[in-house]
Amino acid sequence: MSGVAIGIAIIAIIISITSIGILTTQTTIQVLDVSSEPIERTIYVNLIEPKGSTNVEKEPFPTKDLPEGGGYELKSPDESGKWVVETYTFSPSIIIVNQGDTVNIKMLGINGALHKITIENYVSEFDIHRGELKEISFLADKTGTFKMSCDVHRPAMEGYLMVLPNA
Ligand SMILES: [Cu+2]
Repeated sequence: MSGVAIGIAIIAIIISITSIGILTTQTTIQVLDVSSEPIERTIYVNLIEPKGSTNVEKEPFPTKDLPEGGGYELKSPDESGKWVVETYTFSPSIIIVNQGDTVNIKMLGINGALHKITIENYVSEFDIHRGELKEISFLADKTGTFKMSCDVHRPAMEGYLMVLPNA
């Protein structure tokens, strides 16, 4: 290959790389524009109870208590030696929206007879029974991180609503 041909090939490679760079930049800007546009969001949240169990023959029963408040349960070995640990949680436990969004949270009670839920600054306490689907709607006008908690299952049943500022 002659020196000129090599030179042209290098220039062509540089132009290609520059084009990819411009395309990438444009794509990023477009994504940001779309995400900051206020929209109506529906988010499905389930109230669940992860559970683990074993037998004293395999693993000893823990000697240390879990925090009180209903959010944790450690069930002593039964007559067969089986013991259980469980907790209550939101799934998902972190909800992220943009400022200005209209937020519809559809919350379903799956485990636990009753939950008493609050979303700091946005939603005052309301009940959810097992099998009940509640829709909570609000305008996310205030930015920040707000605690979402259940008074029946403290301290474990906690999550956050994050309202991101508009760019
Ligand atoms: Cu609860």
